[in-house]
Amino acid sequence: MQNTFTSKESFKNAFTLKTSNLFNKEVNQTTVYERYVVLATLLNETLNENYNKTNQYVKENHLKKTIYFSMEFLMGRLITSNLMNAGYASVVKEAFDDFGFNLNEVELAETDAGLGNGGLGRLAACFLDSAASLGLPFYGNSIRYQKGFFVQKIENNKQVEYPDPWLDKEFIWEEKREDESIDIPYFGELNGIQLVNPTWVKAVPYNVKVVGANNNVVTHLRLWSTEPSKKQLVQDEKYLKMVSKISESLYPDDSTDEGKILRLQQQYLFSSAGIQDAIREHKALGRDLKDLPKYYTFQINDTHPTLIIPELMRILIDEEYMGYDEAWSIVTQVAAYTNHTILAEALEKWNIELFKRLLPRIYQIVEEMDRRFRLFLKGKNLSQDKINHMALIGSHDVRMAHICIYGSFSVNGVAALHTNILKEIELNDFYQIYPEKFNNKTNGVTHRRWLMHINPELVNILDKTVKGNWRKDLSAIKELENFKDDESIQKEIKNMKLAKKRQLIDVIYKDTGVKLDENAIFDIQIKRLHEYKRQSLNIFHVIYLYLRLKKDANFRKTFHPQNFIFGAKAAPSYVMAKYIIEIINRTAQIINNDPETKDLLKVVFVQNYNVTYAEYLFPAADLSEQISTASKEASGTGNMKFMLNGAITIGTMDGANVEIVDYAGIENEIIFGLSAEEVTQAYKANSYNPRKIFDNDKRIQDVFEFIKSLDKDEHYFDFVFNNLLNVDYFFVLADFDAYVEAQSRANKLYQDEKTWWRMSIMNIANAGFFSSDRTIKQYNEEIWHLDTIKL
Ligand code: 26Q
Repeated sequence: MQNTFTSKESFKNAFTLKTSNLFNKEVNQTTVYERYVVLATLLNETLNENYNKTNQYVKENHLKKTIYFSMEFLMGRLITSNLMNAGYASVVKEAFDDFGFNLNEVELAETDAGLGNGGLGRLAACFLDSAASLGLPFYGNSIRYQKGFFVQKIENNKQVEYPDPWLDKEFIWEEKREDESIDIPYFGELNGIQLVNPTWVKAVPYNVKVVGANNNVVTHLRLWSTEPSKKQLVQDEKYLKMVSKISESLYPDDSTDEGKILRLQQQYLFSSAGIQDAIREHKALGRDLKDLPKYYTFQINDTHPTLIIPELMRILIDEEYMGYDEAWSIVTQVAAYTNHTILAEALEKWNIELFKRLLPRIYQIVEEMDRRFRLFLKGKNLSQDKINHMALIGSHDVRMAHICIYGSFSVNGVAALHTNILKEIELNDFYQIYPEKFNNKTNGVTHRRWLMHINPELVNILDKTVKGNWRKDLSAIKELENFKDDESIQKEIKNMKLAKKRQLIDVIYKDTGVKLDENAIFDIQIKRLHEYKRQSLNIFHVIYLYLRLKKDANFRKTFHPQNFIFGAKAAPSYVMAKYIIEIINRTAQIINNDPETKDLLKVVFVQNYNVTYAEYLFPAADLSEQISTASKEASGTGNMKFMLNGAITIGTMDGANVEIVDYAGIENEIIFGLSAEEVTQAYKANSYNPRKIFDNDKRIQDVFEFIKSLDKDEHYFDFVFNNLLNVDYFFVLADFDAYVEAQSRANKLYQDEKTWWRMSIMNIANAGFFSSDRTIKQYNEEIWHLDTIKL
């Protein structure tokens, strides 16, 4: 078959023609961005054929689909992974070499699609890649936010947020499907069960192609945008503004009722549109609604899409005239829920009045679900207290997680420890009633992006050492273990790190003006800023180190230079998180400019940490900071990306760190701190006294004095001190001593090269389990049961 990308020559011809058509220019007159547009357009057009074939195959064979409902899809740039997965990377590279163009530079011209803010959103993106690569009919469903997650700048040591108008430049991978729009009702009044006078908003879908690796499969992510609906007769300014707000931005400020309504509108938008879309397709293919569970699983990614449960009930009862019991039986066979959160205060709740006002009929259905659930619990002889505690509706709030557990056939955690905590502690009441629903699916990351794309240097080493097809099945990477003591391979790994450090040094220099030392240990903590993730502990240790290096000449002699790199966005209204960012940046200013220590210690806070930045950071790391308060990090996925690129984890026994230790061996990680059990115990016994630790530790006192001295007002950071001294809910002071010891171990280990690079190799070799291909296979075998697309 002849297509654009079959040979270098055909590609060059097509490229020349497309350049002329789009820009009326000669190839060598184009800007880098125009080259990007031409390349992406050609690729997108070429993918159409396989996209249509995939759709046709799924349709003709009536394959079951999984629809992955997620508020976030943190896709990053798509050009490189699409080229790579389609198998066209080398043809394009050769052609670009002929043109004298830099392919890498052209790839960088794409804007980073930041439709998410953290782990949950990036996991969704990894799942799309893995599922398509395994040939599974798996489709994403979310919102086409006009603005991505905010762009962060550091100004005057503080985080400042700017909008991310990512759609201002054309997004080449999407295709609008106007004809498949769906009208969504909000507000209105009830007449019995009938909703009258609702405000209608049109949900318009855009499909973003998702390319499987070397299997000709092309699926999609469906993103819903909002437009005025024809059903809405009065379209005043207020209405038009409301319509555009719904798909404007991710996690709008919800400190006001208006903001809260907007968030719930968003949740209903993609939940309702996604469900109606599936039902429309199901019926168009001539299938019986009773058979919905044979053809679909709706995976609920955290509680944001909970409304698919009552929404499906509404459609089955009101529009398809089913009885409640029959409808409920269908719902509880199609819905499956993934929990990503342990923090009880993060479990989503909605005020009853607000919920009722925006979604009257849906609320009525939830009330009926609640009534029946309470009866059911009563039948299990539970106390009224317990029933109230577990109910779907509390005295003020609708509890989204409870609806999910009640309405789903599967409830999964995202790492072994996390699932155990859900079963034994957080959701134990539900586990007692529904033990069969609970299961674990340890997260993973796509090795196509997080190894093959970002670390060609390591790929070269693997191709020399590993005979198995690790690209297809990452578990084959285990063979690298045979080389753990091979000095020449150790040296190659060390050189790979050096190359990646040099690339990162350039990026960071351009970004922050700080020049890092390539011989230093690269110690990196990159993740959302949250108290439980304890960036505070990290910076406190850095300050301790700095003070010690300044006064202890012997220590200076034994210390290997270390670069501490932070990347993190704080939620705009999260006061404590913003103080911590400021402490890190102010500390960096002082340390980086102190002639006494500047060859030993550097601190940088990179601006606007996102997927693109991550692609430089992960491969350059020696030390992966995973220092959350044990029991709080559901899984972590950054820890896996670091491991796969040869970094050693300095971390607590939390989330997937526990499994990283299981696979790589505890001797190959640097583990410290309180265990999850100890933390849980301390909460129960109310036995923790941070002030006592402070009073007995001169090091912590000195660190606090240093922070006080950062501002001329010594009370400037009192908010932070008061919290840590009186509450310290996340045990920062409790783990300080153990962390200092762990850091000292790390610094010494790094100087023992044979041991260090052996540890590094052991991490890479044992990262096979953490491919999201493995995760998706487990979801499929145990929850979805999808057949593969064979093209
Ligand atoms: C809650 C209430 C109201 C509004 C928003 C939210 C909200 C928003 C985002 C709650 C949670 C999130 C995001 C959570 C998240 O990213 N969790 C991470 O998921 C990863 C993938 O499973 C895990 O690896 C991380 O451990 C977990 O923190």
